[in-house]
Amino acid sequence: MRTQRIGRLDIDQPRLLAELEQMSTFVFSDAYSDYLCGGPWKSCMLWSSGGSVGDGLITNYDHDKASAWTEYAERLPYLCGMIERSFHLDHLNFARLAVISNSVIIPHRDLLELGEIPVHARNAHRLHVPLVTNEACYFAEENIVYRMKFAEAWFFDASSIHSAASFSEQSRVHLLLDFADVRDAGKLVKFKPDEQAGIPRDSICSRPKMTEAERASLLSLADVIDLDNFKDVFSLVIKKHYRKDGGPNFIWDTMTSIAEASRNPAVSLKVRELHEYFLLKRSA
Ligand code: YCP
Ligand code: CO
Repeated sequence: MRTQRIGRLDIDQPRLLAELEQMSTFVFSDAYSDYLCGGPWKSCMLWSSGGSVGDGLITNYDHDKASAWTEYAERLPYLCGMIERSFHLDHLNFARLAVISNSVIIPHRDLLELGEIPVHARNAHRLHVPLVTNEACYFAEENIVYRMKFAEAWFFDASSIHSAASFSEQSRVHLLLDFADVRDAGKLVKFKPDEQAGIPRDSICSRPKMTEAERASLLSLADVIDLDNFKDVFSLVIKKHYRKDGGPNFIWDTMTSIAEASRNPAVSLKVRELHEYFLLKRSA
């Protein structure tokens, strides 16, 4: 399913916020934090195989078990009631809370490591619903930067190259739903989805084109980069992508160019390894 906004859930925001205070007592997983430069990716299972909270790594759940609510879901009755009213749970594999602040995500594809999971249990359709967000939170897909607003429901194409950013201290909390493959993804939701092809224009953030001088300044990071500051440089390049339009494949191409110009083989190797891991091939 292409990334698209399919509607807006009717959420009582003060009531939801009051309930989400419960989160301060939850134990969140740091799984997938290696995808980020900056603060970690914190997640917490609300619905999973066998209802187990587990360690947050999708490949580590027992996929033979039917999915069920976890102990955390019981403490969020308003949110979970809303999930039940809005979505068909028959094909729902996982529901998670995903929290980030002050961080950027390395552009990647998801689902690459799920090949061993049986088809009925393999995630194929993802939905995002922002529960707490602000203007400093963004997503990127290919060369489009966009925002998801509070309570909007989005189909999210996790197989395309995507990234996210939070330039804020406030915790951005999203609900993530992962469904198994079904012929008609429209049937996963109980409301009538908006007819949209792709990311709507009013969600897209327009960015000025990157100038040649700005590009040259970024490439001069070749004089600075080493294995100690690798993630700092990566973070800088990713952050720039959210502010300036550097063209298609800007982040990975810029990292490759910086690495080549650094004449440091260890840095070049690292970029190649990460490129393969995040975009091409990943074993569980
Ligand atoms: C995402 N993908 O795109 C997640 C972040 C790793 C997997 C963590 O939001
Ligand atoms: Co992802």
